Amino acid sequence: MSEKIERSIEELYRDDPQRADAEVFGRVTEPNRRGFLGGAGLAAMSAAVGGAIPFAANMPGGLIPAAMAQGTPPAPAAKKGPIPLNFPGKSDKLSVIGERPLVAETPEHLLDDDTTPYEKFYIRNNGQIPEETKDPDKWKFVIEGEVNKPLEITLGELKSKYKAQTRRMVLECGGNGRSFFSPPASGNQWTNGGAGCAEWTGVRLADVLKTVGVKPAGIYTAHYSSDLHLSGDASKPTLSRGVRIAKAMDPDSMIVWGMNGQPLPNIHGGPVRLIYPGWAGSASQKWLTKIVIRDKEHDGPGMTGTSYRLTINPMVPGSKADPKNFKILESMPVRSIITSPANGAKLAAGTREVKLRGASWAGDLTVRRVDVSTDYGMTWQPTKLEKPKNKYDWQRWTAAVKLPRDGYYEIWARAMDSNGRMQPHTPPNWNPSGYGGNTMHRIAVLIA
Ligand SMILES: Nc1nc2c(c(=O)[nH]1)N[C@H]1C(S)=C(S)[C@@H](COP(=O)(O)O)O[C@H]1N2
Ligand SMILES: [Mo]
Repeated sequence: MSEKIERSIEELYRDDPQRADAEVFGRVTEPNRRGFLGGAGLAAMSAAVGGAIPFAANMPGGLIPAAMAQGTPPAPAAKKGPIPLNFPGKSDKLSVIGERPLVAETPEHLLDDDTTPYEKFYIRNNGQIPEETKDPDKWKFVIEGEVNKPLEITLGELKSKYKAQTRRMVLECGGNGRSFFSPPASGNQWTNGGAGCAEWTGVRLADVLKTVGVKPAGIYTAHYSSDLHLSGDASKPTLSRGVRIAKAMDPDSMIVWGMNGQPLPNIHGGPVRLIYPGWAGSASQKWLTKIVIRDKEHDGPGMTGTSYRLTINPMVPGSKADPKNFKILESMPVRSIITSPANGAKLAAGTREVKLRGASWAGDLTVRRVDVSTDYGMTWQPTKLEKPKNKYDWQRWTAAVKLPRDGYYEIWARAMDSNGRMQPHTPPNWNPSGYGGNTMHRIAVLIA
């Protein structure tokens, strides 16, 4: 491969997949198909991925092999490699995808625990990280707006006056999967690692809203917090999103002060944050200071334009967006990830069976099934899918796949939600900020 390709293989695939195939693999046979690839082409591809390719005939054209996709060792393109996170108590295997504000994602194989521990939980900030508060129980927040009795309450009072509950639930950034869009969508380039599943302890937001009495006019929430805007301007909210009142009344929507049995860490919004499971993570305000009940849809930073919004009618990828063609992203789409083995795993020669583990979730819905393929989607086999511990928990799955001989394989996983919607091969419904990118996950495995 030429030096030029080594530098920009992702760009090449993004801009002109057919040419990329021709340059990388020497020869293109039929459009969209690398089938019947033989001689020099197959030899070049095998050399590129590090082994013979038993299912080469099924390899889709124009798709960068998982072995070379960004972040996958040994990736010729990943010269820079992922930037390791350096943050107290966090694994340095998390990769920084934004430095200011600090944003870090969890590689899929680190999401292999039933409950995601603190050190592996992704980080997403929009502004500055506030200093840790000295006396958590004195933290105050307010609920006002379209309510009968506005409330100011400390965390200590909240803990003593309301019934606590603990739920294991997925928190997922609205932009998870954004990096798979082509042309690229703007924002943090998440792969699948903008998600985690923790045990959250707190009270039902609905219980507190019942105390203040939401007026019939109150149809939407607006959330505020203490984190400073990147500019340092204290009059500008960093991020202020809200939800329809029905979601606020969901018994699993919570005001949270505990994570995995510990006080909620500062980086995750401690001492107190909201958790709206199943919905774009941006609704789950960290460092909560105020909830305003509004008589109309909230319009704070993150609520307007194309932020956290999906298209109503499909748009031409890369074209100018018409703001009227957008609706708010609420429930997240179905997704599954392979958490073991890791992408790029090398297994001993002669290995004929590989045990797989993974996770799947589907926003407000549940997962009906997860299937895996070892032959580029020609055949699929079902996995053993666990039940969630409680609503909004992720569903772990396992499978054992047989591989006919040594060589390079890609293992693909796709989930179907309880409404029958399946993860697509490429991200659906391109939108400028890249929401809803729930492409099926694939990993490279080399048996040699
Ligand atoms: N106050 C505040 N809350 C916030 C954010 C923020 O920047 N400030 N980011 C939101 C976004 S976009 C996400 S995905 C989640 C991330 O939570 P985590 O950092 O605990 O993983 O917090 C949400 N709550
Ligand atoms: Mo997010």
